[in-house]
Amino acid sequence: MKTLKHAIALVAFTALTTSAAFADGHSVKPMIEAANQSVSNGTVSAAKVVAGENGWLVVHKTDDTRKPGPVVAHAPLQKGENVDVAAILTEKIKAGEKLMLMVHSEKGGVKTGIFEYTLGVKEDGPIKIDDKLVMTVITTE
Ligand SMILES: [Cu+2]
Repeated sequence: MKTLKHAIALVAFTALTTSAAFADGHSVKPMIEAANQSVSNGTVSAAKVVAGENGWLVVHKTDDTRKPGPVVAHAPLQKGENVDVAAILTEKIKAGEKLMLMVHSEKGGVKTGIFEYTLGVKEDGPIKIDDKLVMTVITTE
């Protein structure tokens, strides 16, 4: 019985320290969470985006190759957690197409707060964590 109580206390302690580390802002790991969705309203949205700095949610066209194509939407991100981020599409996207939602930086450009990226340029380019893009691919419905 004593052992069981100890085990429970240990689990509770682990849960506590994990959430504390997440909340203190030092271990903010950029990520993006978005579901397959209809874009017939002219917007694409991400349920949650975590950014290490102020930047941009960028929506690329893509396909089964999962290579980022032309940009069709962007929206500002604040450093930290962003919930329900919506970006207005600059062109009509049909159902069944694939879109890549990616976290981009605000660095490298000459203007702050103005989105300067187009495919291939360095301004406001994508961030990389462990040499990987922070992105997710969705299919429109
Ligand atoms: Cu990108």
